[in-house]
Amino acid sequence: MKTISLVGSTGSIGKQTLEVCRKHNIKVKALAAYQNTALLENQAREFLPDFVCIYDKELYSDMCKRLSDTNIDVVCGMEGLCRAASLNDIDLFVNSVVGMVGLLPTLTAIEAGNDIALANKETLVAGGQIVMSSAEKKGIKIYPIDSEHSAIFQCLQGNNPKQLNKIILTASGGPFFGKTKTELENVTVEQALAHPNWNMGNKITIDSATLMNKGLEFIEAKWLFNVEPDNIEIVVNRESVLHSAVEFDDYSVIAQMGTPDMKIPIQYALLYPERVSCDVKRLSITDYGTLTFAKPDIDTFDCLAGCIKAINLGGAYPCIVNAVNEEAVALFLSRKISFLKIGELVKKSLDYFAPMPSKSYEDIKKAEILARDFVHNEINF
Ligand code: MN3
Repeated sequence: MKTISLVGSTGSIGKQTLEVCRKHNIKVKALAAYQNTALLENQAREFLPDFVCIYDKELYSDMCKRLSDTNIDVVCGMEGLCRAASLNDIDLFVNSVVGMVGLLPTLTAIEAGNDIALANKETLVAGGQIVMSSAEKKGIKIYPIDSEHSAIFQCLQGNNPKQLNKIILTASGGPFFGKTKTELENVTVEQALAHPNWNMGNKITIDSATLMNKGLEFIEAKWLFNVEPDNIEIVVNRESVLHSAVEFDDYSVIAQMGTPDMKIPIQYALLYPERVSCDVKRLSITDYGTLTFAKPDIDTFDCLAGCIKAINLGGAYPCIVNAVNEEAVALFLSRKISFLKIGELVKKSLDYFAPMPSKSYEDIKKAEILARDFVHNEINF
């Protein structure tokens, strides 16, 4: 029987991870959530972990009360996330928190010698260099849970990674595919939250609408698969059926397909290398008839252009654009800035900041704080 610990358990990926655990009898030793105490309580009563972590310290006493009739310990804050990451009797640490808050738990899991199933893309965007080098040193495996990166990982199975010539990273194009900047001026929060193919949390849904998500995945792919940015091509597949592809040195292209459902990549990461029945709709290619492919519009979608520029500039720039975006998305969701302002801020931050290093966690933390301050100064709070 496999044993995991899971942080971000009440989010979209977290809930689906627990569906996979339920189906395949995977033991869960720790659960962590940001603020959803009610759902965390239900999950704890069903999966009976050793402890739960409620990240928001204000909710700690509420969480303790909820579980006071059980033997389940309650912890809180970053310390709690890192405790879940460093458990010594788990097979896999599943990191599905949203945002840069996921970086320290990832590094902690690596230090503790735990393999990682990674749904927290900001971990690699902000800390790609230190995460990959410390994982290599410790011999830690990182299984991607993002659908595109899982696809790439699956396409590489049985092949020599040194003969990987190019990655074809697919994108759905989001709800605003084909739109001009003028048409995007008055986009509302509700419009941006209506994604055509994928059902996801708020932050990633906005990132999909701005194409920031694809930019973050571009950076994530560079680190996970050790390819140069020039060898990653972004292709829009409107149907979200072809989840990414790889080209080898002989120009053979291998792709992975399936219905757009995160349970496939989650289950593959949790049960790797097993391929067993998964509770998803099966793909019928003839139901689609045609699959369409197009180039992304990097002139309209500033966030995507910003991420590509950031990874080419290197250093702390990817961390900066990520932190700027996190702040900007929060401001957009609370209706304080416009949709297009998110991309403007991301782009502007690249010109504003001089190069900074990203060789240690402290370097990254420093760049992150400066980037968040930059947004608030720009918006004049
Ligand atoms: Mn994805």
